[in-house]
Amino acid sequence: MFCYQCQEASRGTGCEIIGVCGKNPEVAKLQDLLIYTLKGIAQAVVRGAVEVKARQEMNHEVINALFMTITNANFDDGALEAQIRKMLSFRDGLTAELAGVKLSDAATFTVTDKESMLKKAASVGVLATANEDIRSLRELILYGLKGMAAYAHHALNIGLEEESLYVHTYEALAAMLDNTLGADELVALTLKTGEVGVTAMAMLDKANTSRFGNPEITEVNIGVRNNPAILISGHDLTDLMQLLEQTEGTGVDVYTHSEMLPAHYYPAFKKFTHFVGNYGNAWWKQVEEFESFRGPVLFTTNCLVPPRNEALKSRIFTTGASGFPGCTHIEGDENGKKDFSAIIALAKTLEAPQEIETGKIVGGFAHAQVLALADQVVEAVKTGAIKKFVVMAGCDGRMNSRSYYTEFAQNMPQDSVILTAGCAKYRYNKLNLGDIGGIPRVLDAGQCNDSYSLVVIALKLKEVFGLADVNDLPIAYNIAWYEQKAVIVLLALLYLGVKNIHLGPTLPAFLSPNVANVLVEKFGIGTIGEVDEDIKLFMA
Ligand code: SF4
Ligand code: SF3
Repeated sequence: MFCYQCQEASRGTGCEIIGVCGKNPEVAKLQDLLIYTLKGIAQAVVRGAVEVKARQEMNHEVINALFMTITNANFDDGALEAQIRKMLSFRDGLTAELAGVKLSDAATFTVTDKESMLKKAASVGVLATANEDIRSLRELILYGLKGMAAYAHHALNIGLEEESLYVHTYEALAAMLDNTLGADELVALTLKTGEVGVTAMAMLDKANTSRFGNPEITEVNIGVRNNPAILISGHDLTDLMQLLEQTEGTGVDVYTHSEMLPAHYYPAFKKFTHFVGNYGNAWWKQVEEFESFRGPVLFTTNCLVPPRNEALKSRIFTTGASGFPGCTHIEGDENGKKDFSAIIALAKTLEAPQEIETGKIVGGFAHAQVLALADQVVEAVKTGAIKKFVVMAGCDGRMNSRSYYTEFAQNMPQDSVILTAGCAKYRYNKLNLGDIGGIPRVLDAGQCNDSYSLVVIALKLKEVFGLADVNDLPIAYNIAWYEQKAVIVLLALLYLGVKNIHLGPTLPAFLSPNVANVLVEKFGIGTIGEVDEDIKLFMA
């Protein structure tokens, strides 16, 4: 295996024996083959000038397949094998219609069983591209597509989709098989991926807010009650809604975990009195926190950490693109309806959660809420009460060096405000950093995809202050990344012209020195250093 798609890639270069995330070589190889199969489909679509709109089912499964390969989403070899078979049958159905169209191996290879899949996978992974710069750009685009696919998948679950996202996905995947494309063409495709990332995030924002209302300032309880309970993790709000509906009146409470926390900010979920609060922290602390939670856990997406014992495994359920061998996976029917009765039944037999903290955290500062406070915010900037905003959106992760973000938040001057989204916030959202004239110093917009809200806010401020360039605003970008959703957020920001983004705690292993240089020269991308020095730099 070789994988370097996340921030925790082994030794900062890549996982070769087993993933730091726990992904084993078989799963890594099956994911590689799944991606290769998608490239073959994409080539057939592009070369055959296939009408994308007419291939609804295939489009949805392509998005789902990309999502399954995101870090910490799916560790289930059986599920990946089944998805490869499904995609091969789409591919073969498609190519059968395209007599005379010249296609390459990705669109024509055959496999019979898992063994032949693993054998094939060995020659089609990341390292199959010999030139390290071309490899770097191809992977950068691919990881952006994976992040975009995740967001498109959530929007689709609410009933929204956009043909242009599928069209770009096919074009970009097909381009990865085209050895005539050089660095310039791939850089252009990278920015184009950022553009469709904006489209995907805007679409998901529209889907979420039209279905669940606009997020509003909310205090979220982080303590517990004395009832049996289910913990729901991941990013899918439609799964949460179904779980809340099915648990209502059963005596079983529901708590959010990690990236599901922002669900509390939406009006539609507030009506459920058994929707108690948020339990625990970012994804990587789940190993301990699931022990003390005591009840079942439902993963709707990433980030799942492999459960270390059978007892815990029996309490973990997965749905959607997530999966783990030995954990019960709950499929939806053709209308997306899911039956969570097994989780509810198990919850009733287990103890109430053990309290690990008490108090409240405040969030709900997505675009509508912040724009409702625009006068106050603009006034605070004009009077100098707020001198700087720092966007600290993104992901959290295990590395000790991420304590940088806690220290950074603690040491920022009192006249600065953090704009955040994603699970990165757990490094500072319980610090009580105070407020500036009633405006909290940590404004949490929501999940990682709600970074879109931060962009909407920035563009609005640019308009209000009559600035020509979004980079003239008093906003600095100090983004923490871990997995591929942060990659699409980054590409989206670059596409929108945001410059001088600092990315940490380390730069991606998949950026070759030359590609990293392009990002530095063209976009002013930087990394992080010492907290004190960085604060001086960001506040300047
Ligand atoms: Fe390693 Fe990250 Fe890939 Fe897992 S996802 S195998 S930790 S690079
Ligand atoms: Fe976190 Fe996995 Fe990225 Fe949605 S839950 S931000 S890491």
